Amino acid sequence: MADDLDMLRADIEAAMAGAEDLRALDAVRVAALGKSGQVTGLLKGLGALPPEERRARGAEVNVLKGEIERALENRRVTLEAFALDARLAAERMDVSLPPRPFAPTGPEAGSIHPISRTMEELIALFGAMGFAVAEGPDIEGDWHNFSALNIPEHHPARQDHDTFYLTPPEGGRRPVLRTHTSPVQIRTMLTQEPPIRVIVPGRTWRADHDATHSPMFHQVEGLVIGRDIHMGHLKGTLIDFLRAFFGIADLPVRFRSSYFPFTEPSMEVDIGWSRKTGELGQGGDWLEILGSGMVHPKVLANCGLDPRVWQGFAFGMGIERITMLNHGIPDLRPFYEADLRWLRHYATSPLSPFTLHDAA
Ligand code: 2NM
Repeated sequence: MADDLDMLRADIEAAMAGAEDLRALDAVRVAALGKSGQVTGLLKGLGALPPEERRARGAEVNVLKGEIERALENRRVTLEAFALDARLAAERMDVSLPPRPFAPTGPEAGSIHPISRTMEELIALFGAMGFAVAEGPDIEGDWHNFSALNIPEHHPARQDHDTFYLTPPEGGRRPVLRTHTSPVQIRTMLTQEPPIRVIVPGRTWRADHDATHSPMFHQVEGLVIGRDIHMGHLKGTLIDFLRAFFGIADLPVRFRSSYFPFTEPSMEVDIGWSRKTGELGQGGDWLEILGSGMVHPKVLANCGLDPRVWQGFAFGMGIERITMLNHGIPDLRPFYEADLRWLRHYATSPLSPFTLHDAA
């Protein structure tokens, strides 16, 4: 190959080797093969040569062009690998590092409210037993909140002084702030094919305000519907739940016959504790903790389920109450007061995991 082409090739190869990133390499490409590049210039100049020189020279220039194209491609691959290595090195993080410490005293620190925390625990615990979570509106109709649940027209729960009624629309029925989460179980039965296994955590409202009652509070209710669900399932589920939630493997649990309009039979559930020390699990006294029962045939029928085919159980409890018992919180009112000192004491870090004690 002609000496001038060898020199040009050496120059271009040196420029390529000196190009330390893709942008510099592209400048080398443009200088060699671009519209007014050196090699392009040689190809354009071929026409001016006498025909006998043109063929040999043309072949040589084209060989050079091919060599440069291959060399550019090799260098590009190398530089891209460099660039990736550099990025990986710069963006490396140590995933084994512990998270930044939770700082409940710092003004910037967030934490989980004990009510939310209990809801998360309930969802995890019942989730481990195969329950899904259902939700529904806070503003309900009379039918979903009362009638469908077999609560008669003149039941005290419907009285104005127990229930928040809203102004009815012109000619319409008066809306009500749901007094329990049961209307969500009604909605679930109306819209989902059994078998059903749900819990319903949420806000509820009653016109009641003193040291142990708040006009807004939280409940969790549960519903299981199937062809052959019986009271054994109710008892097993609630005993397992209570022992797991309170973290006491041998927590005494007692079922005591009771009455609710929406279940038959109905049972209140007590756990063992000491009235004197407040300690759960021993002491020989009983503390009422939740209500439960087999869903009333009329309630099933109200939701379009044939009670000769489907049956099931339901239960309900207050979230504030079980939270107070679990953490030894003595007073209901600070739950809603956004008192930072109280929150710093009872709220939990979003980073702290909870243990599922023996969830079935
Ligand atoms: C409770 C106690 C007993 C209950 C019943 C139903 C429904 F919709 F299935 F009929 N939902 N919730 C129920 C039963 C709630 O709370 C103390």
